Amino acid sequence: MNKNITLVFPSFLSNAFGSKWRKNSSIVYPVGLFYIAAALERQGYSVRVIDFNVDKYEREEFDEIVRSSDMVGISVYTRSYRNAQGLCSYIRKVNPGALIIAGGPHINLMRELFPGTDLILVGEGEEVIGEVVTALFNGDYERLQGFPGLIFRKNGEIVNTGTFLQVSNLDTDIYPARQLIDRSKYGELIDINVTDRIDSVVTSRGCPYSCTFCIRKCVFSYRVRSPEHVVDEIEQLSKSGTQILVFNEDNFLVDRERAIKIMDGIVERGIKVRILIQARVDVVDDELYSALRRGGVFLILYGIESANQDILDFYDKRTTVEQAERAIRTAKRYGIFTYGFFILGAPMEREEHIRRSIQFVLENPLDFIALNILDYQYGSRLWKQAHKEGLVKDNQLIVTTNSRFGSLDTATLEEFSKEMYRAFYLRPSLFARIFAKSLRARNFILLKFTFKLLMKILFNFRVFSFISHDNPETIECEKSHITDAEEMC
Ligand code: B12
Ligand code: SF4
Repeated sequence: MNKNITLVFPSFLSNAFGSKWRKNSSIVYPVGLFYIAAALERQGYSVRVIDFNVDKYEREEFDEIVRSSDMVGISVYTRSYRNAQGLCSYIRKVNPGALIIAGGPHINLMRELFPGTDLILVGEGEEVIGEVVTALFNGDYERLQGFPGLIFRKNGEIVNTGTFLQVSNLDTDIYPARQLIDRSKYGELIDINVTDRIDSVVTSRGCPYSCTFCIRKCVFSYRVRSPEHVVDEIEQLSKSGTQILVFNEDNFLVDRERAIKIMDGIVERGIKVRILIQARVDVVDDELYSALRRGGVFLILYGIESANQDILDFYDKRTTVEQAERAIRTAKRYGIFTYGFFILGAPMEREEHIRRSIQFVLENPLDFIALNILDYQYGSRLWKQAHKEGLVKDNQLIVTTNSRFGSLDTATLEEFSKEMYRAFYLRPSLFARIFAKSLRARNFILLKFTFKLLMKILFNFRVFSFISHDNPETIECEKSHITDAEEMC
């Protein structure tokens, strides 16, 4: 076949080359793109993956790669929309003969031919991408029309094959093309290197919930891999030296029994690996948390969002403040570290709400926190409502809340966010507790991370601006994108 394909993960910062390039530290590689790479390699293509968040290129070097590529595939997030679009036109200029395709979280919502591309794939691509790409290279449009979830150009006309692609049986033999990954470029949290022996595993896909600010429910249904299939992959990774595993999914604990079986499987096979999961606060009990602890879970990222019930209800979070407290305290009892994620800026949010959230993070034994200012994201229920009310324009894909949406403007929210960070992190007792807990757990990776974080806080007063969100802006595209968002959610 002898065709070269370059897959690109655009930067979330800017499309700059050489000395203007800025690293955007990443805890883990974009595993979805490496699933695509694996499927393309299996089809016989020669594949290279570039992640502009961590890969620095001189312009000439990148041009050379583009010139030698028969196809470039781009993964698009809504936040990287503009950079992805810029890349498409740049690639077209450098190599007008190369085909350009796109997929990824934003494409899965937008369902329109992305500007500058020849084909987009809506949904999960690894099962069909090999055949799709071969058909595209061969100009076999009849074949392409047989796949759902594709939009492409055929003799100047746009063909949309409808719906989207969703892998129904996740227990397959396609695994991310990890041989292509340089792990030394990953394993960074808040610009601090944690480890370079980090990997990620996707044990489930989709999310059964439908929080109003989020887009997950809009596309995929919730599906899982069997515990044995997951443990096989983890065993393989552990044998190859993985120290930390990130479960790249929305919520590992949706199916409690399955989570326990995975943990038991890890213990039975004597696998020693430290695991980071994301979870909701509403699935908590001793049996589960004890299993998590035994299986190696050392850090849980909780979407707590707020310590105010009216705000949680507004987000349709379907959790309570008490559940959040219980989750944090239970995790602490089992020696598991906790990272609480909060959103500031719900329309009804007033200073007293934020004060309550500040009090919450001080009174509960959370180990780390991250704060975001509310975004109205294309595809979410909140975006849809705001669009109906005329607060968001058709072409605005992300709008950070401001005084038009609620009582607090963006600048005030940013000030509160810094205040909350300071109140939380500038406590010697917090660091003393994390150090003691890390030592007890013999978790030297976390000990090193916390030490570096402490040094950063002590010697760099700007720390709270980079720990913080980088979202106060609007992401716009050229034309209206109200399309399928209506039917999807
Ligand atoms: C783990 C994760 C992270 C990790 C790692 C990110 C990474 N590099 O992979 C971290 C914590 C770093 C992260 C950060 C962010 N994330 Co994140 N993240 C996730 C999460 C939970 C899992 C991603 C994943 O691996 N999925 C599993 C794989 C198999 O699916 P996939 O990536 O979608 O890939 C499949 C398809 O999309 C398609 N595909 C993908 N790329 C391509 C390319 C081509 C050419 C083709 C044909 C197909 C194709 O095929 C793939 C295989 O089936 C998702 C939610 C989710 N469950 O997907 C959110 C999610 C992707 N993240 C999101 C966001 C917004 C962010 C941030 C921008 C948040 C922020 N404000 O800072 C940052 C930016 C990242 C950065 N580097 O700065 C949003 C994206 C929303 C959107 N509309 O774009 C999601 C959907 C979360 C959400 N609920 O809204 N994230
Ligand atoms: S915020 Fe979390 S629980 Fe809510 S819909 Fe999104 S992924 Fe699911």
